Amino acid sequence: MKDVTVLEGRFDDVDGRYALVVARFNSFVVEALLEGAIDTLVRHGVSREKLTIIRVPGAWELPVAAKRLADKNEFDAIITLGAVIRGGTAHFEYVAGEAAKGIAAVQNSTGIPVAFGVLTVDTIEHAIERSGTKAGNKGAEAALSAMEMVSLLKHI
Ligand code: INI
Repeated sequence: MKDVTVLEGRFDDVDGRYALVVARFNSFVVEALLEGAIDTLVRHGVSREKLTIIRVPGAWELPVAAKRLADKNEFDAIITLGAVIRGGTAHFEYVAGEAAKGIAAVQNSTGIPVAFGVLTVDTIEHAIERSGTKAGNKGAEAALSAMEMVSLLKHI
């Protein structure tokens, strides 16, 4: 747009340190999200030495680990990865809701981008579809958002 300043992230400017916080629960799905995230980061030029993987028991524990990492100020972005599947638990709403709220709170309170790569789905089939099969890979999407924000924050 002419005469308008537009600030936005670019994908040729994504160098930075990335922490990937990964839930073990539903690992058959979450490992596919992790693979998608790493592949996306590396194909955009982020070197593997700039990646740190942190494993936690489940999506419930993602926020506390993300908060500790953000407070250390050693990472330019944090990518949280997990899968909460309704069929798997009666307390789906609690786990999914608190994970989402907690992750948002870390981003908002620290100013460090925290990507939400957590599937919240009704069935295992839906989870599989979103972890590298017919509906894309939520981990790869989260990695793209993290890189875009790392680039954007260099310019604001
Ligand atoms: N954790 C998940 O990441 N996904 C789930 O679907 C899930 N279910 O179904 O219960 C889940 N529960 C574990 C939870 O995240 C905590 O690890 C646990 O409650 C201990 O604090």
